[in-house]
Amino acid sequence: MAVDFRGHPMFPTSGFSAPTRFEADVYDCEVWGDIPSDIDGTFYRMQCDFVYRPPENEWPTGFNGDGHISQFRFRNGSVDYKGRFVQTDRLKAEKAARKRLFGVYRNRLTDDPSVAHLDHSAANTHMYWHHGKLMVLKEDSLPWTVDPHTMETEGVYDFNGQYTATSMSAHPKIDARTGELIAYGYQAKGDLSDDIAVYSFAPNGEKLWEAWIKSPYLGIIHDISITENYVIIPVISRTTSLERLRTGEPMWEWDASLPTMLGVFRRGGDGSDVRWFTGPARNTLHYLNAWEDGDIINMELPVGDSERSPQQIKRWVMNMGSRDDRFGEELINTSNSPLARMDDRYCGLPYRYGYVGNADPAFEWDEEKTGVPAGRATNCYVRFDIHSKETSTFNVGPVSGLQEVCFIPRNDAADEGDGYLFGVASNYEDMVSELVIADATRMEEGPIARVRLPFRLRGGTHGNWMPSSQMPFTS
Ligand code: V55
Ligand code: FE
Repeated sequence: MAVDFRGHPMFPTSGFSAPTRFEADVYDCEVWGDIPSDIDGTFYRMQCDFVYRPPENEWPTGFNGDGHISQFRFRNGSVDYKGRFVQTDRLKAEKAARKRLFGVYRNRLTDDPSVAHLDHSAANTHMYWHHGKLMVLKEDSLPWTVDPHTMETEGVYDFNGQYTATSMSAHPKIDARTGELIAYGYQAKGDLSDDIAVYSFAPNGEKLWEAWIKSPYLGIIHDISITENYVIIPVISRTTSLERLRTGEPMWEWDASLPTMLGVFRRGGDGSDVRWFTGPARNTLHYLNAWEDGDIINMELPVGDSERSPQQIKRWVMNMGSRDDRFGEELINTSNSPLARMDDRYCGLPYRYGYVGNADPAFEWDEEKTGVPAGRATNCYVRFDIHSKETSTFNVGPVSGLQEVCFIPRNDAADEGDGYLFGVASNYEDMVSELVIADATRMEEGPIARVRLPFRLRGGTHGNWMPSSQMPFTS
């Protein structure tokens, strides 16, 4: 039977949420505005797409879609685009069968028995470049690698046997001072195991240390933070169980009775010194940054008080010099978005600026042209100073909705915050996707350039910038 998505609760038949199922090359993209020539490198950005129709009870987030990468290559004010699916074992098997074989999100009980022996990565969440490998990540599986230039899929990657955990999350950290990759996996001895594994890899890919700790309960661990001396592992009140998988419920369930638990241990050890700070149930997945101030560990993040409350930027405070194992919480910025980014050269260090999306009703919005109610779309990126709390705001205009923001330094020697903001936007008037660029030091002036794709992308998961100084072009 041919592919037909009609009637599936997750997919409208048109618009930015419909599957694209589409690979493309656009040489010398159309650009409205001017791209400064100091933007030299490649922006990679992922989306979950759907080649085959998932079961009707699929987790409606779409986080079980097939990984699809957009590569935007910048040089001398021009951009070339390549869009490619990651050719995972899973996608190859489904293409060969011409139908969906894998079941619902991270539930092997719902997979076709013919794929039980296959690697099950959907490779759909984030990409990191380290020791010459471009890793495509999904938190329930090992990394896959792709050729950073041709985008051809290479295969499963376990750091040449050094990574023995069964999964690696899509949010490892790179310490820009040391060049270390701090990677981790949870459910790290197989589905539903309560093991967390953390690894450090040197810039040449050699393992420096690994630590194993036990999770206090089976909460999602989508992201972590690091400081100069510590790793921080937040376990939040969104849990799972074999019972849930057996009944075919979505894997993750919000449980407000569970505390938020932050596991802190020293980098370079084996994890046996882990100390758990506790606080009330909190809804969060992504962490902006953490840094040390004497005995105090500060961590900034978008976080909501419950499953339904807005996520705003707060600071969690852990006092390593006190016996009090509760963490504190302070409000930094009221923008409402689950995603915030920073100048990644300051990962784990004292820093000043965060960047976050916001749906700001103060700016003009065209309901007629977009068909989207005012106040619904992310129409702004906000820069906030984590110390003074001062803000700057970039507005994308009345017909576009922004996805995750990414900060690009102007050059390797630029000061913190001196650079550009990149984000893919859905232009609802023209029904095409654009890569929008702002100058991060002049955000109020609006977009300096829009890379106009002649088609639409879906909502994205995450993107990362690889300057050509770190990942040289081969042609
Ligand atoms: C998230 C995304 C995922 C996932 C779990 O952004 C959480 C949150 C794209 O896959 O599997
Ligand atoms: Fe994420």
